[in-house]
Amino acid sequence: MGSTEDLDYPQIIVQYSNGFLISKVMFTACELGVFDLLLESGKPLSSDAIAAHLGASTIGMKRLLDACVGLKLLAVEITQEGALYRNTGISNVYLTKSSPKSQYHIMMYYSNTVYLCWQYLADAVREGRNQYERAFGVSSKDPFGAMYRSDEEMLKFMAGQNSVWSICGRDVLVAFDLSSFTQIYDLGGGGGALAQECVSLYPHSTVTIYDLPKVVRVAKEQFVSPEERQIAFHEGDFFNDSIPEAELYILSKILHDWDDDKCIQLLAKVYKACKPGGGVLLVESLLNEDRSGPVETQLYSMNMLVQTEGKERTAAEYSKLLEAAGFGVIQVKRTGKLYDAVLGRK
Ligand code: ASE
Repeated sequence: MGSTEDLDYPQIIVQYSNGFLISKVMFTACELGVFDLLLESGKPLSSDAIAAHLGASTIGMKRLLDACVGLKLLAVEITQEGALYRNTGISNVYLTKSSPKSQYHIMMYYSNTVYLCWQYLADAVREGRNQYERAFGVSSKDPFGAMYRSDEEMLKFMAGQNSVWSICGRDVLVAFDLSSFTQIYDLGGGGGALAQECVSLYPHSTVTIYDLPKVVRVAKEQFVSPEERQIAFHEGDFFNDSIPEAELYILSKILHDWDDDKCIQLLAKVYKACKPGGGVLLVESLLNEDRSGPVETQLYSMNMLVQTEGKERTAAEYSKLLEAAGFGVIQVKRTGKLYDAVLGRK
């Protein structure tokens, strides 16, 4: 028993203790623009050159770059002129701002917002609720009022959520053949990256992004151009305003923000609005039925505790919510990536 457990040297404890140091090194190198500079430069650069370009100290930058080498986010080569640093393949694709698969914005959200909430994780566990009051001095009664407490925070959240779809969007949208649905509403569609992926995969579909007026305003200003004719907008609050008729409703990372009562209330409203033969697509990170993993989903559920009123759920739990709202023929597809898909039919 426990043959992989080393009780003499607790490798796993050391690794977990250092986890936040790793996150912060990566976030900081992104924030300072290290990966962007090395991409633009097109050639390896010295630590002093990087520090000068980015307006950082030579002492601090050298330390940061060496740590990035240890984390395999940078490569170093020693030449006569000294150490020269360059991006690795993965940092070029995922850590630069301009890459189509950039994860820069979600990392900035993690580093500057999520990170601060996690300072109060023990309080969140003791109290069973989110920690906006402690972290930011704003009321935690209305989580999206708190998350969208300023236009700047709202934009950071929207850009962050958008970046996830560049790596997981395709998988959740091809999990089921959605080609028979032409009229689609993306409820809480935010910055619109999932809607954009959807219309490119299903060229006969139109997707209407339904979101709060201020979210729609920023989506139009920053993320979706009027030339994208297959994408439309509808301003509203899906709990308090009416939901128009459509063939398919996408609820992507919506139910995980809310408790079971709110989820059923929303799904029942969607069921009423839905055309017969239509459906609802839930895009969520699914817990195993025995709740043993995946660990990313367990951690996201902790994040829902500190940031929202919701939690991550198992496929059976989502099925129960869908059934309570009237939906039948429920199908579940795990993608093996961060987000999975559940389809219910009316
Ligand atoms: C939400 C999604 C997120 C609400 C708050 C959130 C994410 C971070 N904060 O619907 C994205 C998922 N990442 C994590 C850590 O949960």
